Amino acid sequence: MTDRTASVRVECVQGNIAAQPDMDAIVNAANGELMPGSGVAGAIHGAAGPELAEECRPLAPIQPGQAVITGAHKLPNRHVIHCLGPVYGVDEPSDRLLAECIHNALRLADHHGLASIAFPAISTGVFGYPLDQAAEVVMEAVADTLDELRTVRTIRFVLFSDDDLAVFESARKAQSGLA
Ligand code: AR6
Repeated sequence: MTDRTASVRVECVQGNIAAQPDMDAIVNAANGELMPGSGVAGAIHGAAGPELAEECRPLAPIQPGQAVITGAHKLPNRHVIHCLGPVYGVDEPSDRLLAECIHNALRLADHHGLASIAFPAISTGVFGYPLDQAAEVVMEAVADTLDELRTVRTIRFVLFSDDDLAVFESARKAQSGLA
């Protein structure tokens, strides 16, 4: 098996997921109906315009752990990948469902021949997933998926605050192969 850890860059930055113009795809922390909401979903739908919700309508509903891909409309990216994260303490096992979001989003990006994808911290807002636990789960899921990737070369995590960035950066460094 080829070692992909050297050829895929995993990075963490502070910022707004809806303002990552150098990424082929950005990931939405969606609701099951794929409609505009608060937080990440509000920022992405707000920047993309109402045509994004129109494109999403026939793809809904989705289940926790699932991911679907659409165009990006007025956003500067090629695609939006919509993931439904688990509601912490409700959708179980939440660690497996969160890991599936990461796997499924990365596979979709790769199947579409994309080189770069940016994730927010799925489930850690309205859905209540503790940030430190989520950071460990997602970094392990990334490490587990690297060998499957053929076109994705940059995986970026965009955190809203400097404190959240420090937690994700520490989880990235703790995951062997991503340091
Ligand atoms: N850029 C980057 N990170 C952000 C942004 C942004 N613009 N806005 C918020 N965050 P959330 P969830 C952070 O609630 O927990 C929605 O209403 C935020 O600080 O957006 O998966 C949907 O419609 C937090 O750390 O997503 C769903 O119903 C993280 O992104 C539900 O909320 C995720 O927060 C999804 O909940």
